[in-house]
Amino acid sequence: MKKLFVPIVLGVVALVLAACGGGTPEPVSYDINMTEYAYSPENLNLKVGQEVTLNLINSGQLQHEIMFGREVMKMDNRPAGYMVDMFEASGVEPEVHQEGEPEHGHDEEMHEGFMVALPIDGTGTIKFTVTEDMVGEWEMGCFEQDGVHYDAGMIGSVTVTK
Ligand SMILES: [Cu+2]
Repeated sequence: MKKLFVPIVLGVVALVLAACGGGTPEPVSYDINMTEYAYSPENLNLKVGQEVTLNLINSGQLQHEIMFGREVMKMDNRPAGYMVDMFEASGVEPEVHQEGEPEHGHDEEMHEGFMVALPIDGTGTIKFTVTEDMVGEWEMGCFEQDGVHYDAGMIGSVTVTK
């Protein structure tokens, strides 16, 4: 009887710890492929406290970008970014590294908020830690060519949970 007792207690302790989910969630990393006109994967699920690394690869035939936010902003009736930028709204400044300069920039007015633009074959990395302020549903989108990419469906979703 005594011999059985220790493993059972340890088992219960392990279960309780697992149920409480104490501590920080495991870091997560996604490889996001950008093409015409999509992100793959197109849905990201993130948790508060998680350290996130997004490895971007533009394997398409056009320059692509990525922005994170909600409520699409229009300029001259064209989609031109987000009214609410996910990073600005949560006061988080992601760390960005990229290989390859975008061929053309953008009118700053049209693209307020955080953005990474990659030329053909360009790669980039975005790193940040998810905060409580990010909890909710966000969109990621590309507004290249006066919003043509956005209209063509270059949109993804970011779901942040506690
Ligand atoms: Cu695009």
